[in-house]
Amino acid sequence: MIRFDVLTLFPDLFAGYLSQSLLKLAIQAGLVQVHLWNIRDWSKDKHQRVDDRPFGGGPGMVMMAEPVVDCVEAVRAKAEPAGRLLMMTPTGRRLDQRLVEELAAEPRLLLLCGRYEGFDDRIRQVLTPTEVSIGDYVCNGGEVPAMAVIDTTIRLIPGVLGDEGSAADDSHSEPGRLEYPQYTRPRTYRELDVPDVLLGGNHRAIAAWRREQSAKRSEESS
Ligand code: 6GU
Repeated sequence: MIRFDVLTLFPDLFAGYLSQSLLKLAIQAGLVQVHLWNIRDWSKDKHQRVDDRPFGGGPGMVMMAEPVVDCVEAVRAKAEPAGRLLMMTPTGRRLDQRLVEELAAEPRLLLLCGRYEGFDDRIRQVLTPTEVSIGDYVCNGGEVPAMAVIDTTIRLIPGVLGDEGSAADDSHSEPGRLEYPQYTRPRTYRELDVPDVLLGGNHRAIAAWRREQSAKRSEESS
């Protein structure tokens, strides 16, 4: 069982994602819990503001320290253990399969999603989160990156994939290793044939072909 607490200004963005497919089944099976929290509920402002203009000037708005820190502390206090806090930010540690494995070993993850131009730096100074980025590009907020963390992490929770899938064969299960090409019916599509070796039933030959293809792909993309 892994528990996620998502702290966001846009909890409704998660409804569709949570209600579909693998994650839905994992939640129903009691293997995963996802709790959504609206940071705005911790605003003390009469207009419920959670962002303000940056000191020193410049474009955009900055997430204020007080509502964010209050929200994290309140959510932490709602359950044990306190959990590992991840701050979703493009300046964070790059999410790769090694970090995913590290996160999947945690019992509880708090995912702090920002919007606007970023977080008041004192949030980082007070909470000392693990700062996580999903790649070298900018998203409008931390919500899509948080979904990427959930999506990649739950695959490694025992029971989530069922007996059909095994994460051990996945691309990146070894650093830099990509999966071999897959085919299903029909045997010919737009004059493109499935490789003969996959139809022959020689399991050693199939395994050898797949190792070779996997090595070739990994080489090509590096
Ligand atoms: Cl975690 N947040 C945002 N806003 N943009 C990103 C990101 C995170 N990771 C890559 N781009």
